[in-house]
Amino acid sequence: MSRLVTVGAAQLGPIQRSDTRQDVVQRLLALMTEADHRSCDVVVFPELALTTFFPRWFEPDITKADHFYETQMPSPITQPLFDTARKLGIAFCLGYAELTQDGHRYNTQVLVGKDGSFLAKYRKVHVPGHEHHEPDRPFQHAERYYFEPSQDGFGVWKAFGGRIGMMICNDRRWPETYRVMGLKGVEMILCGYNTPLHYAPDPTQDKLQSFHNSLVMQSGAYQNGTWVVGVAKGGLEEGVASLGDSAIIAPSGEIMAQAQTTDDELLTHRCDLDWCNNYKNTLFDFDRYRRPDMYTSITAQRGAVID
Ligand code: CDV
Repeated sequence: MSRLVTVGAAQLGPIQRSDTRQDVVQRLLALMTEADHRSCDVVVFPELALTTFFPRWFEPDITKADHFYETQMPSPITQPLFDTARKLGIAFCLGYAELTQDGHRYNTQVLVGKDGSFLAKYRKVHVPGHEHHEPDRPFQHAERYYFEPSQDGFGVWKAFGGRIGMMICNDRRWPETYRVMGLKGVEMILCGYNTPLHYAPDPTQDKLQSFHNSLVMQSGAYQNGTWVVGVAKGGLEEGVASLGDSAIIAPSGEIMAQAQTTDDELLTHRCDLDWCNNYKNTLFDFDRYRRPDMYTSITAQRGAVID
């Protein structure tokens, strides 16, 4: 028997600074409605899906950036997303900036169930970029100023008849992200991202953005026998061009659906979670073939070090 989950990767085009939360929520609701017409069980929105990617500006008084953060989820403005989930019977995954009651700032993603109830929260572990203003850059990537790295780690939750994990943007470049969830039996990883095409610390990587994006998500899927759903906020946002290329990737590592634009665009695929077992029970049978004893520091000391 197959365990089928129809997933919608709801890519967003740019969100400008002048766009209101209400405007953005309307765009998200339109994508949820389209997802309903295409029989989706769950819709995945990008990282920081409610606002422009504000870490591109450095605001010395961080409290002046507070308006980019959510202090409650749902709030009166985001409540229609939860109501629509319940009305249509569609789960959703949403990335946003979180400001907690005790003043912590996280880059966060929530998973909300088909009944509009809260299922899971994930806070970004690998926070990229820089802590201080770097005036020589054409634009900032001050995520390490605006967000603290999560101490909660990577969870895997039971939902849609399977095991669902979450990661956010830069997390997708790290093999540990997938492997930690892989060791917990993850079958579908939901990931939102904002990836500018220009990478100031090493512009030779600029032309490789699309390649690297596919490379990491396809290999992470294959090496852990899991579906990966990568969803971009792409296009020209406040003068910064960002990658689209949202994709739904199978446990084989194959791309089953990919965005054709850098605008609001819904891609869907009917994902068979049982396909994961083809890989988890053969080439990537962790219990049978992994060698954790060879990965520890004690055994690593026995290996050769070339210096
Ligand atoms: N939002 C991100 O985490 N962006 C990063 C940076 C390095 C561009 C990324 O890995 O895509």
